[in-house]
Amino acid sequence: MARPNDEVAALLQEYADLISITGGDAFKARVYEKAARAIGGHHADVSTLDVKGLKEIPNVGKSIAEKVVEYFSSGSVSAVEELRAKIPAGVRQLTAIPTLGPKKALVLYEELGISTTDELADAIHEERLRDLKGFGPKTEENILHGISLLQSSGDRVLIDVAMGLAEDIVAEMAQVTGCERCSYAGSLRRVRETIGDIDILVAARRAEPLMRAFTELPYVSEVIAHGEKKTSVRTSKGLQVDLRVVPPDSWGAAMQYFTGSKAHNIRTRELAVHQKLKLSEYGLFDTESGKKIVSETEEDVYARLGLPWIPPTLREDRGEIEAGLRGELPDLVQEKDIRGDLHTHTDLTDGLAPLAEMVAAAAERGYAYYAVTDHGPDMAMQRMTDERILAQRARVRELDGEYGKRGGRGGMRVLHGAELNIGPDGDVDWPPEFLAGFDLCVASVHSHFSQGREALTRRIVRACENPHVHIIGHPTTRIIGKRPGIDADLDAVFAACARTGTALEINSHPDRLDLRDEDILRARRHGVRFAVDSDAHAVIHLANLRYGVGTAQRGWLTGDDVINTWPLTRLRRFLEKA
Ligand code: DGT
Ligand code: CA
Ligand code: CA
Ligand code: ZN
Repeated sequence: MARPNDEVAALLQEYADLISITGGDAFKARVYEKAARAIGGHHADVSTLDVKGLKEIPNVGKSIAEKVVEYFSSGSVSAVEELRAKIPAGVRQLTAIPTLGPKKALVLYEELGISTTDELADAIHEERLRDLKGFGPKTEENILHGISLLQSSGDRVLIDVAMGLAEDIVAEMAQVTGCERCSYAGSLRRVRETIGDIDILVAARRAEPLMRAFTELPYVSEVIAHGEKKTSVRTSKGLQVDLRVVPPDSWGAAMQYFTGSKAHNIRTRELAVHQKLKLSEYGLFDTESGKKIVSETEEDVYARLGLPWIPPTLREDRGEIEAGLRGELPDLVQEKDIRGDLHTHTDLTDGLAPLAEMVAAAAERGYAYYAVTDHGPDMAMQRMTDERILAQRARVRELDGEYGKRGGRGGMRVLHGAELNIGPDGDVDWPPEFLAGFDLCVASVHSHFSQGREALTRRIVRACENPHVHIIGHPTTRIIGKRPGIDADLDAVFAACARTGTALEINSHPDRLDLRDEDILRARRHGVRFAVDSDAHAVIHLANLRYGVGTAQRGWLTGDDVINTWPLTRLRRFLEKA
């Protein structure tokens, strides 16, 4: 279930887009965009707030607050509806292509009468865009790429969307009489970056009451299939959820089977066959006698196959069976191992919460250290200056004094850092003397994504060679389903990180998850260290760390590979880059 905040954020963002398409005031569009982000990141449920409460959210003024109230009381906003009516449906269809902005979409519609993705692809292949002003071969290439991104992302959703809904359903089902156990399985349990459908498993003696309760959940819009063993529904947001009810003594076998992946299950079934056993969702059986051998827990099932319990994040047939048979599975990093977050923002730049709130929330999470890393001056929109960052440093030192003194548990050191911008040549925002004043620096690419492979590679390698750069932030800059990763020679980047003692970030934001699992596996072979960070721009984002940790696990990382599981003294030695 999408949070009401996300719904409103999407609506305001659409409004901003509609304003630009209809040639409205660019400043007004920006105002709505900012409000969309503020509401999306706000900690409190905006559907419970009145105009006064809404206006306390940064970047939300009276007229925006009133639109939000209107939305929750009537289900729509008249100003948005009016603009929607002005836009031909075809243009709106085209703007679903992530690499095509509203202005160009309108030109295509008005000049060439194009109103669907297919028509646009045809027009590009027939070179009909060549005569339009502002549409060069590079634009064509971008659009085609956007179309393929749109088609490949299909109906999959980001992990946080699926996780929120799944946790809600699990909590609901656990309340139903007769439910002995309940959990989600499938790709969600394996923490894949996108989720096709949600798989929920319940152990109960009688399936009927659970199936019925499931179909009666408020956000179910359609029952796709309703059977004895499995019920599938679609939610009002279009996501499919499968519920399977299994007998309590089959729980372990069913969890193993429905967690997958298919590739992993093929391997476990092969192992069973070689031992004259048969593995199904009901248990592990003797092939000849048909007698059930084990089924109650996943541990039992794996043990009988000669394997230790394999963490779900490894179950992709990427070597986990072989490693398990040899007794060499990695001791995977866990969320509880993380001692601090090393990439976070405040409202000094594009974050939403003030420094003191972010720090208090970090302490609440039990961190031993926490780095504040706002953007440097090279991102002009953030209006950073030396004075502003130094004033922040003074505040950070005060907070460090306050929080650091709370000895033992609850004691947290606050570090002052920055997120530097890796410029087109690999330069960063400040000269070495100034950078030396930070406790740590993250450096990331934020623009000039299509410089060409060699230039991009050289650029990031240069940043690694900077003794004041400790972590490369969101290394490929991809946005899942929206923007591909940059075309750099990642092996050269990984080698440079290993050589210079620069960590690679695993950015935990659900639409980034950058590095991704496969790249982590490769980087690890180069001997690189990693930092699993939230890149929080709001208090609620701090909790995204779980997705970064899941991604790190999918990349087979142990605590030792991840610098922010280390005690502060060891982390500080790493930051010396000696
Ligand atoms: P998704 O939903 O596309 O994100 O990915 P999964 O892995 O959740 O796939 P899904 O929902 O089709 O099935 C959940 C698990 O159930 C899957 O990982 C393995 C198991 N499973 C489902 N259908 C089959 C099947 O026909 N054969 C085998 N071996 N396993 C299956
Ligand atoms: Ca699934
Ligand atoms: Ca499924
Ligand atoms: Zn950042």
